[in-house]
Order: sequence, then structure tokens, then C-alpha cells
Amino acid sequence: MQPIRVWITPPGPNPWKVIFVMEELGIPYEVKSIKFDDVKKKPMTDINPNGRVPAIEDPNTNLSLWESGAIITYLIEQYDKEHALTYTDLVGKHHLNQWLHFQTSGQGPYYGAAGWFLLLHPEKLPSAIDRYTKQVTRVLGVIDGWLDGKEWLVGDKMTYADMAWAPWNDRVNTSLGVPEPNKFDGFPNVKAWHDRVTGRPSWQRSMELRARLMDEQGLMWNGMPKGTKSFAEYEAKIKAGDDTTPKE
Ligand SMILES: N[C@@H](CCC(=O)N[C@@H](CS)C(=O)NCC(=O)O)C(=O)O
Repeated sequence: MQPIRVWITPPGPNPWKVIFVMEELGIPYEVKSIKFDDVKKKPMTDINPNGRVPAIEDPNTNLSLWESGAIITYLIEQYDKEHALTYTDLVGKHHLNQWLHFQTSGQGPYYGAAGWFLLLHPEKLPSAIDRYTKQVTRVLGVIDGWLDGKEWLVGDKMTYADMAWAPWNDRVNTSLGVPEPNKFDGFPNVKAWHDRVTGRPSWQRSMELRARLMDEQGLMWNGMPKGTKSFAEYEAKIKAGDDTTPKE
């Protein structure tokens, strides 16, 4: 099998859903790591007219695809022949699809918007911050309730649906404006689940790759340019229009 090319910007959470699944399934891939400034330019827009990452090009099937949910569904259908990360019965299959849709429509956009208004928007708009941080908390509450007495979203094993939630949850502190160790306060089932998912060696490998690619682009783990000493300094750079970090 030839490696699948995956287009990413290292700081953004969405590409890491796809890398995580590829790592877990042992799918060979090569990363095309681009700067956030270049997502809305060629050649990225030739691959994804919406100018967002992730996107993949699979030379084995001549398929080019964007939207992380669509990519994960494809990878599972095409390369998870043993059904390691999925279910094939009618109910299981559609419940997995449901949780994946909830992730892409109900987690990513809200977490992204909360982080944007909290940290990156040039003006502080309390009503927008309040609206989106409350949505993040609400979504965490939905998952926490669902996971009560359960280890996984669907069935009795980790699936692609669980994995899809990990990258945004891993940095939910930046969407809530709380210290990292407190990010799951009040949501013990989410915390236990997130620890289970991110305890996988495939997650560790994905995050090692992220650290290397962030370093290559002169970024620190939290997305701030190297050498930025404080968030206040970073905010000043953003106000001056000197920001290159991902927005959602
Ligand atoms: N719904 C898309 C969202 C992709 C997305 O927003 N990706 C971010 C990086 S994590 C991006 O490319 N942002 C570019 C921009 O905001 O211009 C997906 O799930 O793939």
C-alpha cells in the first residue's frame, strides 16, 4: 500500500483526529504540514476549496477528500477490514455515525468559537464568551451523562467515534479559560474516558509528531509563537494583526 498524504496545520485539533485513526490502524501516511497562513491559498484550495485541514489524497484509490468526519468514515470503510474501531450491525453503525456527527457539528465548532472569543478575538465580547463557553460546558455535560456507567460512547470497545472527540477535549481548557489540570472539573466520566482514549500508544505517537511539526513551524505546544512570554504579549501581537494561529 502506498502512503496516504495528509494535509495538516500542526496546531489545529481537527487533523489530529485523522492522524490518530491512521496511527491506531497502522495505515501508512505522509504528512504535508503547511502553515496556517497558507490554508486559504493554492495548493491547499486545489485539494479543499473550503481551505481547511485536514484533507487527504489516497494514491491507492485516487480519492481526495476533506472534512475530518468524511475522512474518518472513509478510512474505516476502506482500511479497517477487521472492524477494530467500528461496528457493522445496523444499530452500532448508525450510533457511531451519530456520535461522529455530533463531534464535527457540536463539539469542534463550539469549542473553536469559545476559544476564538476567549483568546483570539481582538475585542473582549462578554456576551459571546458567555454564550460559547456555556455551550462547551453543556456539551461536556451531555457526554458526561451519557458515559455514566459506560467506558465508551458505543458498545464495549474504543471506536473511531471515541477517538474523534479526543483532540478538542485535550485542549478544552483553552475553550473554557481554565488551567489545564482543571479542564474536566465537574465531568468525571469525561475525564476517565479521555484518559482511556489518550492512553493509547497511537495517541502518544500522534502527539509526538505534533510536537515535532509545531517545533518546525516555530510554535510552542499551545500554539503561541516561540519566545512569546505571556498570554498578554500574545494578545498584543494578535491586536497588532500579527497572529498566525488556527481559529477552528
Ligand atoms: N469541519 C472541518 C473543520 C476543519 C477546520 O476548521 N480546520 C481548521 C484547523 S483545525 C482550519 O483549517 N482552519 C482554517 C481557517 O479557519 O481558515 C473538519 O472537521 O475537518
